[in-house]
Parts: sequence; structure tokens; C-alpha cells
Amino acid sequence: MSAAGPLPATIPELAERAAEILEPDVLAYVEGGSADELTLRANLAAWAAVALLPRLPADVAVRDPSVSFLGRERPHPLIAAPMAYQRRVHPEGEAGAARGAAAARAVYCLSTLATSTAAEVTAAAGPGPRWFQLYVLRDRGRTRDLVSAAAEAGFEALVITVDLPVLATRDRELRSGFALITEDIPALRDRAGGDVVTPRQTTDHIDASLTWEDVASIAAASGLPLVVKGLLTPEAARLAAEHGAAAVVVSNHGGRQLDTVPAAAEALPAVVEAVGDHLDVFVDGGIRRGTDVLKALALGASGVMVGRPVLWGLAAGGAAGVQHVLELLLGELDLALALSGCPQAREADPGLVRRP
Ligand code: FNR
Ligand code: LAC
Repeated sequence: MSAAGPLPATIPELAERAAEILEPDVLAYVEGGSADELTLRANLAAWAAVALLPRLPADVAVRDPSVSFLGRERPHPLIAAPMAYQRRVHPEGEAGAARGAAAARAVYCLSTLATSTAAEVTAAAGPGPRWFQLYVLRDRGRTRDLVSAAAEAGFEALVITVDLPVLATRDRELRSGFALITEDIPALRDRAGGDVVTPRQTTDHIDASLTWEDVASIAAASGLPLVVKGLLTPEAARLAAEHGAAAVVVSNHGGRQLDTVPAAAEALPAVVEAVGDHLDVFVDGGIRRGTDVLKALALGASGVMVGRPVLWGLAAGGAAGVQHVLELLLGELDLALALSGCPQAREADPGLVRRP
């Protein structure tokens, strides 16, 4: 399932290439959202509805996309979002995606439901900035083992996802018959042998009784900075701060969980206003262009997670495809910084945008 010819020169063509390459059931899983996919579409529409207000002329001869978050300088704001089952997208799987992200100097976030372990990713992909995304499993011993394995493999932060106590209604996924083999998912291995399972059966291992107290104690025991992923309101962000979070990800899971919640771009400003002075605020959902990245920064994000486009790159070219898609976004970000008259990414402010 390797792509013929050179990698496409634009992000929309990469999406088309992935649609040609991927098996229909995997494509449905990757591209789909929940229920009527209203939030999935709203994510895209909401970035489009934010207008950029350029400040030119200005000296934009030299641009600098660097930012800082979680106490570290970063060369740019891009983070590869945690996404499950990446070997289903390309044989190189998570290791390839992590290698591609490292080549583009992006943080790579490994999913609990990955098809490789944290140690395998580090061994195969070499060094790179990495975070571990945790789904707290009913089996708390297993959960602790996953977290310590990630810490031992050098992962720098613990991203606890809170918007998936149960898997949402996913019509496209169901219709396509997408299924997995538990043997391929190390976090679940030896729980159900080599059984074929649906995504719903896989996510049944997630603890639907998770509380803020659990989040706080798991994070404290890990010794890693806590990033809470999957909230949309100032109230939830304040609770995250009270329970030890260093950062939050404003996210609706790419429109894959509760349908009809607000678009990420709409939810971001109020969260930044509530906790942005104390916490790093990341955002994901519908980031497809360098201009989207700049809008997120202008609205107060410290960094941006990129979801499906990373999988388009992985499908089209393994590690090289992931590097390519991230570099396309970075090239566009550089042009957006120049054309908006804001040459320093870290100086993007709300005056650069007009919200609908
Ligand atoms: C996801 N997402 C996700 N999130 C998470 O915390 N753990 C996971 O295992 C997964 N798995 C997953 C699989 C696939 C195929 C997709 C598309 C998404 C959500 C992901 O981290 C992110 O929030 C969204 O993908 C961001 O939206 P865009 O960029 O895809 O529009
Ligand atoms: C998904 C889960 C696994 O969105 O996070 O498919």
C-alpha cells in the first residue's frame, strides 16, 4: 500500500492521495466524525470564519515561528495529535509517524490505543520530543504500567484525554465495518488474545467512571507535566488548573465524540481568557492551513495539534509523508506570518484577527 510517485505538493492533494490509498474501512474510521458530523464540519467552518487583519507594511524580511510551551522553547507550534491504530494507516505506524514528526521538529503525541509501545517508538524513531496520551483504563495497574513505560522511554508529558468515557455514535465507522485485532494494540494485549474487536469493544476498556480526582492523582504519580485534552469551556479549564494541569487542549476530538458541541476555534478564546495566564492552552480540530495555525496563536493558543493531516501524510508516504505534511503547514505558516505583518509567531495577538 505504498504511494506511487512523488508526494503531492499541497495539503488537499495529500487528503485525496490518502483517500485513494486507504482501504475503505480505514478511510471511514480516519475521516469520520460522530453522528451527523455537525461538529466535524463546524471545526473547519469556524477557522474559515475567523478573518486575518494584516498589518502591512512591516519589516517581515525575517520570520520566526518559534514559541514556548510546557517550559521549553519550541522551534514552532505544531504537535502531531494522538491518534489510535496508526499501523492500519501505514505499515510504518506510530514509529514512522514519530520519525516524520521529529524530522519536522514537531512534538509527537502517542495514543494509548497505539499499535506500538512507547519503547518501540523510541527505539525505532530515535530521539524527538514526545508526549504520551493516556486513556485511563478500567485496569488501573495496566494504566500505571503504560504511564511508567512512557516516562522510561523519555516521553515528556502526560496528556489525559477526558472526552471519551465511552465511544460516541459513529455512523461512518459502523457502516464501514472497521475492526481491529487486540493483538495489535499493546495496551490491550493479553486481555482478549487475538480477537477481532470493534472500536467500541476496544474503548470499552476505558474507565467511564473517571473523575477529576483520578486525573490529579494519576498525573501526580507519573511525575510528568499534565495536559488535559478534550475540554471546551472555561469552567472545565479552571477545574483542570485546580487539579494540577500544566496545560489544556481545547478540543472536541476532531468532531468524533459528542456531536453538536462547539467548534474548537469558537471555544478557544473563553478558555484562554479563563486560564491562559497560568496554563498553556493548546487547540485542535480542523487545522488544515498555515493561516489556521496563525489564527489559533492570535486567539491565544500556545501550540496547535494537527490530527487527520498527519494521517494523510502517513498514508501517502510513511515517515517522509508525515514530515512532508508538517513542513507544508510550516511553509504556509511562514508565509502567513509575513503576509499578516506579524513576523514573530510568539507575538501574534487578538488584534490580528476578527471573529465572527
Ligand atoms: C483521534 N483522536 C484521538 N484523540 C486521543 O486523545 N486519543 C486517540 O487515540 C485518538 N484517536 C484518534 C484517531 C483518529 C483516526 C482521529 C482522526 C482522531 C483525536 C485527535 O487527537 C485530535 O483531537 C483530532 O484529530 C483533531 O482534529 P483534526 O485535526 O483531525 O481535525
Ligand atoms: C478515536 C479514539 C480511539 O477517536 O480516540 O477513534
